[in-house]
Amino acid sequence: MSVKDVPSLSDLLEEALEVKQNPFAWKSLGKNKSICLLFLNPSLRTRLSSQRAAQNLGLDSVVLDVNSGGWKLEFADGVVMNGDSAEHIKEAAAVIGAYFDMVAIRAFASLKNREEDYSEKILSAFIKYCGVPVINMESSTGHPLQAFADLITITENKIVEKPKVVLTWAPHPNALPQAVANSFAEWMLKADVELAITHPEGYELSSEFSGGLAPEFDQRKAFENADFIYAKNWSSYSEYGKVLSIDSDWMVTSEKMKLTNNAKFMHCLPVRRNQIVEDEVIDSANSIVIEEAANRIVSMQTVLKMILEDMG
Ligand code: AN0
Ligand code: CP
Repeated sequence: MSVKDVPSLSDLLEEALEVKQNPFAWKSLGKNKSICLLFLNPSLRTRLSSQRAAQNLGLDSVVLDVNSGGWKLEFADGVVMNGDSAEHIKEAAAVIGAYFDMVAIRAFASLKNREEDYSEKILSAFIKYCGVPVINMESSTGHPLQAFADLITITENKIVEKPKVVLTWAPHPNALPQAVANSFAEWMLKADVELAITHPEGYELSSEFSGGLAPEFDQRKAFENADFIYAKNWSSYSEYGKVLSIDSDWMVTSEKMKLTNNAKFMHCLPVRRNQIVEDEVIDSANSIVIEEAANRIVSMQTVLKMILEDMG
């Protein structure tokens, strides 16, 4: 679900690097076991990397795009289901749990109701009703498999013991969830890095994830001495779901990258070029976005391997 499920980040990282070195060493671990990959939202990386990770472990995977292939789900208790929802989460989750040994779910924040999103309504319902292990493939508040892949990528690319890692907000035309930024902050606070967060005023993340780390509102100042620049857009948490700024002055440019310690550029993707980041930066030798995306197989495979080992 989150980094809170990880007793030792260094042990987990060690495990991940071992998985990366020997991706096919546990090919029989998933024999006669299966996972359902449920998507309530679009995905390229998470969908494909999860299938690759499962295949490396001999684990059978089935993808269901709930919105296009399944029935519209009801989550509220005790309602008269005379609207457009055809099936209740209670039956849907229990049936999926009866068919598969584990379930992975992507269900983004609605960005309409903060309490509901931050209570993890959908993810919690699956945990409650499906009866098998559940893996978070980006929920309303977090994207742990992304943050785990990011940490692997930073570990592999760092040239100083404790690198300065800067999470920078960047402009985007639409309202995006806080999930990626939340998890990145939460994981980096536990890792052996110096984290700085920079964004315009009004974009403070929930302190549950930022640990109350004070943001630097001057992006250029935050970039000084940075070893990694991690760009991401998110909508406001305090004015929930609102786009408060589309100021193009927050885009990551090559001119700003010059302020850093020859920093590597990271982004979880998908990224809007010349909105979030200039072509010149993402196309430069310092851009490690593809390597970062490739590590999504490693983060998922490590988690699946540990769950399978637990199942015995
Ligand atoms: C999603 C987000 O910001 O949460 C998924 C990122 C992995 N991004 C978009 O919707 C563009
Ligand atoms: N980074 C990430 O999760 O990408 P997708 O939304 O394409 O899965």
